[in-house]
Amino acid sequence: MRIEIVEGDITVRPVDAIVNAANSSLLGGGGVDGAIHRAAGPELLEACRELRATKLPDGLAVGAAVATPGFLLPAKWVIHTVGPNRHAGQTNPALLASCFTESLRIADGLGARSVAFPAVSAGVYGWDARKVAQLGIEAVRAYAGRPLEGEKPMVELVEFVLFSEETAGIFRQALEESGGGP
Ligand code: AR6
Repeated sequence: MRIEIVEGDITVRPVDAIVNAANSSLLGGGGVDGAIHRAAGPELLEACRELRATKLPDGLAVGAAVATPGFLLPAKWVIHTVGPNRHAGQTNPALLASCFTESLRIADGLGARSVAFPAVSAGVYGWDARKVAQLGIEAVRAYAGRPLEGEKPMVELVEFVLFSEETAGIFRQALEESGGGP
């Protein structure tokens, strides 16, 4: 599994699946969530409403993930995950690691070969981008070693797509510190 750091807008990435840093309601918000809903078009919100009305009446739990189509996006799927909110006292790093692992599990189940992650929880939810970078990269590497039931993962490329040069630099450094290239 290759890991790449990209500076830019996740909504334009030509990958099979992009991950959304959503909230438990799945009904939209600001930040990357707002950008993804704007770019995917209103059908994305309809699909999220449908999930709430069927599989997820209580919303999506922190650390869990669920997929919808990508509609107008270049990506075929959006995988929605909910990061822990530091401002609400959610400081357990295992919850953040779970966002990455569960998203990859869903991506593998869909047969996605390339997945793009934003810096989940590093915006409104108040986590330090360094911590998100370390945990995210570590979780991806760990997943690459033990995917679905002894099979090789379908996912071959994981991108971390960061909106600012500063955050991209933080992720590049974390990738180097974690052992360089994959
Ligand atoms: N592409 C890539 N990264 C982006 C983009 C984009 N288009 N837009 C923002 N970012 P945040 P969270 C970066 O706040 O902390 C929402 O309202 C941003 O600079 O989007 O998990 C949800 O509905 C930051 O580095 O997500 C939730 O209520 C990173 O994405 C809540 O915010 C994550 O910032 C989730 O908060």
